[in-house]
Amino acid sequence: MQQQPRRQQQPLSPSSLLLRRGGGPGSSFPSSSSSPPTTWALADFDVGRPLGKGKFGSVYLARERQSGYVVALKVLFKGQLRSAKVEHQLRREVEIQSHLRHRNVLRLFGYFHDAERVYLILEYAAGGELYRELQRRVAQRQQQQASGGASGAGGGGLGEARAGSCVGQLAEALRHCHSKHVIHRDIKPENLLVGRDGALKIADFGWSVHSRAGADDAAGGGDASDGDASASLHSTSSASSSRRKTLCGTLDYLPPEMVAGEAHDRGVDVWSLGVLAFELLYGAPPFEAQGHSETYRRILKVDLRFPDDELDASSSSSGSNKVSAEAKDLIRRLLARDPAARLPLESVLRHPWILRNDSSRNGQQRR
Ligand code: AK1
Repeated sequence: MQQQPRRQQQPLSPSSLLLRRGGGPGSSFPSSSSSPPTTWALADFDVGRPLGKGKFGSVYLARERQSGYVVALKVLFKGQLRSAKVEHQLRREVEIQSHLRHRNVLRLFGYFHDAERVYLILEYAAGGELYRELQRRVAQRQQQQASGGASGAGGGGLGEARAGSCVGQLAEALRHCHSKHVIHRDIKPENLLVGRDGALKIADFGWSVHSRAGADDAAGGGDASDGDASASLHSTSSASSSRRKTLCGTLDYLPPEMVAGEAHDRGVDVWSLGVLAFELLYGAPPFEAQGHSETYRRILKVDLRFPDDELDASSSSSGSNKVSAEAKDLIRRLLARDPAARLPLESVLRHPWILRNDSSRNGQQRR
């Protein structure tokens, strides 16, 4: 970032790590006792194994030396942020994260930087990426099928119980975000992490926006109160051009209104929840196609087909892997062309498929 940020960190609150430094001016500081600490530095952390690689840098397991608190440290290269012109997005991410506090939203505790890099101090998700869990399960199912074994419920995905639980937790997280006027805009398996207790956590608010539009106007698209948000989404030309580049691999989760270049609102997150539900159940997203233009076409006409419906006649091997009618009903209601017609998140949480499968709602995954 070209200018030295003034507010280097949010108070890192939820733990011993955070208490130590969160005390405000005058609180004691481990290494430099002379001046009250306002910033973190790499020297405050023992950096361990890499946890993953992303577009602009890698993530490492790390431990804050004073408290022993374990975090994930994401390292971003300033040069890359600058050439992609996304520094403002990173600032926005940090700012947005300071308003969010939810067990299904991965915490961003603070950040610091040196000459070449920016470091994000993140909550560590011991269960790793949901994406990996999905890949493992897809591979497992393929093996089982190859060896002739009957597989459990669900197509090539996580199974109804886990998928339903994930969708329910994600709906909770998004409801929290939307109540704070935050639209995530980049929901996909790669951005979902799993906590030690199996809780799902939305991560990476790099593409999110703070919509100042009317809070109660659920997913409406065209009225005046909505103009604010849509205008701000489209006005930052540098953001949208880099967005196009960065989103190249992930067209699958874009809603029709974004594909069509129309204004969009919180309805984008509801759409991607539907895409996610499908992918978690079937192992692949619904509008997947050979080329980008074919994917665009399928999204625009909401070309939604359930693989197990089409195999109905041949009841032989795939017959046992059918996804429930309730799951399909929810997916259909989320993947509506008209953003305003998509099922509100409150209703998602009361949908029969979610009530039946979300274990966080029957006591197993409480804090
Ligand atoms: C959370 C993340 C910009 C913003 C590039 C960003 C997840 C981000 C990091 C992990 C915790 C893992 C585990 C366990 C396994 F355009 N927030 C992120 S990434 N535990 N991974 N975290 S992996 F500039 F805005 C921009 C560009 C990145 N932001 N945020 O990556």
